[in-house]
Amino acid sequence: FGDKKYEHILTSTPVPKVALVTLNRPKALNALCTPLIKELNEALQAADADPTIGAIVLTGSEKSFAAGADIKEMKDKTVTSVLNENFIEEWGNMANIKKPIIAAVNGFALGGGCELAMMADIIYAGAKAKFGQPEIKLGVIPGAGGTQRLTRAIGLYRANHYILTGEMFTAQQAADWGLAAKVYEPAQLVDESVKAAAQIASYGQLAVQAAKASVHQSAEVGLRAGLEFERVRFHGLFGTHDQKEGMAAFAEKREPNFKNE
Ligand code: CO8
Repeated sequence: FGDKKYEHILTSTPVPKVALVTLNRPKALNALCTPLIKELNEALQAADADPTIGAIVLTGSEKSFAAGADIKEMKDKTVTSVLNENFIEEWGNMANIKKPIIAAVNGFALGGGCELAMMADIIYAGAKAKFGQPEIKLGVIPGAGGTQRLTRAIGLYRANHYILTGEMFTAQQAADWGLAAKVYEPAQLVDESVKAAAQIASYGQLAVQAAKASVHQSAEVGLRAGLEFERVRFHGLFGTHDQKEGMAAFAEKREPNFKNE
């Protein structure tokens, strides 16, 4: 991860074990054109495959996380062309990344930008962030999870209000309703997100990834099946070095030395 130069994104490793991916299409407020999504998928898959990386931070600029799918690219598409290319199907690839992703959202997270943030595992918002699903104003509806993930995050009636009116909501509202886990000063947001990612990356990765997979399972299945999934993953961790080490370190009052095995 991190060696390749991209056109629409920047990649770096600000501290060990943390991959930082920055959307970088400033003239279009990070509108998510297809080439950008392809680069993003490539960078996230590279981070997922890199054993030295434990967690990922995805951010944009202070003005805009991402102002949505690229409207200029979309405007001439037809039903035949979107069906033939299965338009936006590849956006969902981000939800298949095994390592935790923190979306650090400053500025606009609108339409596909809000949906992209919601494909991450944790959202931290800069105090001036503006979220919204304004697709209705363009004659369409959210197409990359907005009606599903926003509804699960903030509740059905509130989601209906924002998706049907296209109104934006603030960072503080996002936090009050459980969409954003924390709100930071805009200038501190990325540093704080990298710190949290470093903390997550310091733990045993098998446990971290089992935790992520189990939490996500709660959106897929009923409670009984979800509890069963959780228990199987929990039991499986007793076969790992990191479980022995984590519990031994606690008993011996020392720091654990996790090996991701
Ligand atoms: N697509 C393409 N270009 C954009 C987009 C966008 N979504 N958003 C902003 N831009 C461009 C503007 O056209 C402008 O370019 P130019 O300088 O060449 O005219 C530049 O970015 C700066 O934008 P503004 O001048 O408009 O900046 P303001 O600060 O005045 O306004 C706003 C900022 C409020 C964010 C405004 O730009 C805006 O309303 N943008 C559109 C927001 C929107 O409707 N997003 C939803 C898009 S639809 C969508 O995401 C569907 C998702 C479906 C699933 C995914 C499908 C791929």
